[in-house]
Amino acid sequence: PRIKRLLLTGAAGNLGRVLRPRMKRHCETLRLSDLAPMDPAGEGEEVVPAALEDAAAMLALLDGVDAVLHFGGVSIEKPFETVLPANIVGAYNVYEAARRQGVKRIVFASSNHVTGFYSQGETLTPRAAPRPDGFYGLSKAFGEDLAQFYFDRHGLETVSLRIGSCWPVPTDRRMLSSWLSYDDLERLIVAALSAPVVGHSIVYGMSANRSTWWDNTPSSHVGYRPEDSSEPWRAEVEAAQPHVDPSRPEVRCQGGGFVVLGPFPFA
Ligand code: NAI
Ligand code: 15L
Repeated sequence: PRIKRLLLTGAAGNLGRVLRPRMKRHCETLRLSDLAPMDPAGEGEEVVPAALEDAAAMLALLDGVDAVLHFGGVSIEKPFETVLPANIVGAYNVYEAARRQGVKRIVFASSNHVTGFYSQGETLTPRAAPRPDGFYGLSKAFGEDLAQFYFDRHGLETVSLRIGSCWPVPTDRRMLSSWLSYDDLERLIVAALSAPVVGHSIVYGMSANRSTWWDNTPSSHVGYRPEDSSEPWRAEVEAAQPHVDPSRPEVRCQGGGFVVLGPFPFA
């Protein structure tokens, strides 16, 4: 059965704009929210501007919602003062509002940066302990813990997607392993929304790439089956980036360039 009302936060962002036309096929009404300007509501859409750190706005936003795609927030490494309201207070507000409004399931856009300090030679399952590579990765680790707590305490289910690099095409060597195509992102979200029982499950968001650092076997019950691969871009990417220095942390670690960003000066 199609979801009646599906909420997408971060609707004005890169992935939000990719998902807007795609998710309309999977629900009766798509409610779209962001701080940034969004296109006006089309048929079957509701556009509700709101800040994640505004608890009252979140309570109203979640009214009448059946499931949530929580994609809003700071999406790159930033000073803690910037990450805190959007990603930590914001995630809490979304979960608490979801609990109070009786929402059944959330798909949380987590990130590979939760485990960014593992080396590229290691293969991780979703059970790997977090090794966040910055304040951004820490905020996503908090979001995953929040999801686990709201399931254990309140039965609110979540699939946390540790998304790799969801871009139109892979553009560097790291992305040959971390790339997630837009079509596979849609497949992953549809699986996360429709699997009968998920509790709190974590899935690495990657396509069926030849080289990979992640093994989703413990979350196979989610039923995600990627169909795309970074392989058709390998020759082009390797030719454009012939030499990489493996002694550099940004080459050695799964989080790539994020592991050396900051520290930031205090404002
Ligand atoms: P984005 O930065 O383009 O979009 C995020 C959206 O959230 C923006 O439109 C922004 O206005 C909104 N936002 C930020 N702070 C807000 C606040 N306080 N209140 C309300 N809205 C706020 O990021 P993108 O690439 O679309 O990513 C979407 C989600 O997926 C993010 O949570 C990101 O962390 C996650 N993700 C994305 C990956 C990728 O490869 N694109 C990889 C891993 C995770
Ligand atoms: C992320 O979490 C970011 O949101 C995105 O901009 C990409 O840089 C991605 O990770 C990545 O690791 O490639």
